Parts: sequence; structure tokens; C-alpha cells
Amino acid sequence: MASKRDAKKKGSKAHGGRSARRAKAETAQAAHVVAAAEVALNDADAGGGHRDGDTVPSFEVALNDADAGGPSPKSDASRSAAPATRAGVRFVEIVEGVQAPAIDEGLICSLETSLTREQMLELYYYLKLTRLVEERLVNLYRQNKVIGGVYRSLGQEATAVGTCYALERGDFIAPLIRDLGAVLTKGIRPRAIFAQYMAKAWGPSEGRDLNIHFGDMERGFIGPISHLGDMIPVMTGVLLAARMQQKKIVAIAYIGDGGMSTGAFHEGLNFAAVQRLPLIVVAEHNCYAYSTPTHKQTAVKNLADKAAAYGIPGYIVDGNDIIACYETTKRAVDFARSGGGAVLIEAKTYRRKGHAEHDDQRYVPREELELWEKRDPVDRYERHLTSQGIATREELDQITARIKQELEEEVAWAESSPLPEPERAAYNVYDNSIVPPAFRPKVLER
Ligand SMILES: Cc1ncc(C[n+]2csc(CCOP(=O)(O)OP(=O)(O)O)c2C)c(N)n1
Ligand SMILES: [Mg+2]
Repeated sequence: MASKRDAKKKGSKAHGGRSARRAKAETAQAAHVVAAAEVALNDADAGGGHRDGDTVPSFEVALNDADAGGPSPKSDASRSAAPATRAGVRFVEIVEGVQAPAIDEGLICSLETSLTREQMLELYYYLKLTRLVEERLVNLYRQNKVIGGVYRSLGQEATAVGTCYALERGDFIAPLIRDLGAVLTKGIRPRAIFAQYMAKAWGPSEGRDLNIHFGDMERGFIGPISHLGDMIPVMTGVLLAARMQQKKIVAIAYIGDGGMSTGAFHEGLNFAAVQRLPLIVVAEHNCYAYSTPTHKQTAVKNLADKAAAYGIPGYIVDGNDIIACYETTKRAVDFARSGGGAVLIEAKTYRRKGHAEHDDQRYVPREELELWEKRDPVDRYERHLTSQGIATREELDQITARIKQELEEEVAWAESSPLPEPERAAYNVYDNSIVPPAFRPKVLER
């Protein structure tokens, strides 16, 4: 990941191929079918949607631009390099660059990127790895080997991977359940994920907790807890501590559309904004919180609108475009690291599975799922890489084969682990050098 910093600017080609009329007609057709999808995307009528045949960057740099009285010109690379000052920041910098809501067959990713070919292939590795790790988890779940649920991020992997890839090695993340991609991009090995899901002794929490409920301080991964919203104040505290230690780190805290409606989210982000802490909040607008569609739990259309309440910049990005996710986050990270403070990024995406494998999604219209299948972020990135001459189909297949081989070994390792000894549950809950492990008194003995 260190090589990312040496990225070279790549040329871009126009993205064409579909007629504007066809896209519009399909959009209109799709729009009345799919309420939740409509909510998640900028609708065409808003004027900020996809323009067919255009090279449409998925974001515009909009930081530090009060004087301009509007969003900055697209692709003005000098802007991100400019020292960040608060004075010029417009309160809401909504960036309407999302490539939607047309039926997206044939859609590729953003053409404007600072990523090298090598980095783009590394992004593909993590994207595909996330997809395949989750597929293996589902197999293990159906074999009754998983303890608890399996929570997929199917359809939104590009958000977690693309945003996390914009961080430096020493930076931090606080992922939520849908952010396995960020955890893997941070360098956690799949074996840790498999062992953790199976509650094995060799898993990172040694069977004490499940799924991605563990942390790795070395790799800058703060273990999440389930309480929605609470990782925002936790990460605010991490960044405040880092500032006191004069460490220049940036952190990403992930949050769902549902989690954003909690009090903890508000208090945490408000404090981060007031303190101008380098916190990037990535709001994953995936249209549902359990079975509740987003429009039933928040009145705003764009989650990024909420940035205004905190006096921080807000972005909207197409969460299924991995390049756009990277580029948007990279700019926000640069801004935060150079003293600009917190940033809110809304990634428009979609949860294509139920809340977890045990949820059959009967509340979701079939048409909605079919629509979003066409927007699959992995397919879309593969199409991008091959159509732009960045990689051949064979090269992508080779990467996939390598991942599959790797996962065979990782699963085998996790399966070979024993289950934990029951009494180990009493250890490492508190710092045992201060507090000895606590055992329950044996009630059956007199
Ligand atoms: C404070 C709190 N309330 C309720 C829950 C139960 N819960 C867990 S996940 C979830 C839905 C989260 O939805 P969202 O924030 O949109 O994230 P997504 O699952 O879509 O990624 C709920 C209600 C919880 N964990 N914590
Ligand atoms: Mg959600």
C-alpha cells in the first residue's frame, strides 16, 4: 500500500456507448418500480445525475471553495494540494457526481484517477477477496460451522475497499459489520476472519466474540461493537488522543444509514467537527436498516446533507464505483490530514442480501434486487479494467485463481484450530496484570 503515494496521473477516455434517451427511459421505468433504490440515488430530475457519453468524474473537489460560490471545477488537482483552511469551507459541499440512476449495463468506473495500474489491480484483489471470503463464510454457515450470523456486504464491497485504500499504513479504521472489505484492505488475513466466525481458539478474540468484532491496534483497526453510532465518539476519542501524542493520523469511521439516526452519532461527529479532528465518516447509504427502508427513518434525501449541521464538508459518491470511492476519500483524507477537520462522505449503494443470512428479505421487491444486480461493483470494475485496457480477462482470472488458492489454505488453517477451553473465557476480558481472571463460584459444590 505504500506504493500508492507514488501514483502517476493517468489519462482518461470518454465513456460512451449508451444513448441518453435510452438511459432516461430506463431510468423512468426503474424509478417507479423501486422506491428504495430511488431514495438511494440522485434522481435524474435533480439535474445532477449521469450524463450519457460524458466523462463524468464521480466527485468534484469541493473543499475550501466558499469564494467560488459553488462547487469547484472538476478535476482541479491543485485544489486538494492547497493547504486546508476552515475559513473558506462552505457548510455543505454536496457533490452531485453519482453515475446513476440509469440501468447500468455497460457502466464502467470513473476515468479520472491518480491510481497506477499496479494499484488498480491491487484494488481488484481486495474487492474480489472480499466477495470470495464472504462466499466461503456462507458455505461454512450452511455447514453449521459458523457460530452466530453471517452478514454480507454483497453489492457494497467497493465502498469499504475503495475508501479504506485511501488511508496510509498508520491510519485507523472503525468498521461496522458491512465493512469486511476495509478490514481485509487494512491487512487482516482471511484466516483470522474464518476462525473468528467459527469462534475458534486461534481466532483473534479466541472465541470470545464473533464476526468482525475484534481489533488489531498494530494495523490501525479498532474493534467494532454492535451499538450503532457509538464508534463515532470512540474514533473521535482515538483522534483526540493521537493529537495529544502529536501523531498525524487520520481515521475513517463507517456508519450505516440507520446508525446515522442515533444520538451517539450526532454527539460524536459534533465533537469531532468542533475539535477539527481528522475524522472521515463514511456513511453507507445501502437503503435499509434491517427491514426499514431509509426514507422511514430519516427525512433527508441525501445523508450528506447532514454535514451542514456540523459545519463540515459533505460529499456524495457512487458507492459502487471503486475508483470514485478511492478518489473522493483520498481528497478528504488529504484535507483532514492537513488540518481541515472532519468530513462526511455519503456512499450511495445497496444491500443486496438481508441483514444477515438468516433474513430472507421478504420485504424487498424482486425488481429492486434485479436492478441492483446490474450495478454489481465487481462486474463493473472488471468491465472497467478490461474495456480501458488496464488488464485482460486472463489477468483478472489469474488474480481470482490466486485468491481461491489462498482461501483454501486459510479456511483449512481456521478449521484445524481447536475450540477454546471454556475457562479461557475468564482471561483477557480485563487487563489480567491488574485484575485477575474471575471465575464463578461452583454452585453445585457445598
Ligand atoms: C443502538 C442500537 N440499536 C439497534 C441495534 C440493532 N441493529 C443492529 S444492525 C441494525 C441495522 C443497521 O442499519 P444500518 O445502520 O443502515 O447499517 P446496515 O446494516 O445497513 O449496514 C440494527 C437496528 C444496535 N445494534 N444498536
Ligand atoms: Mg443501512
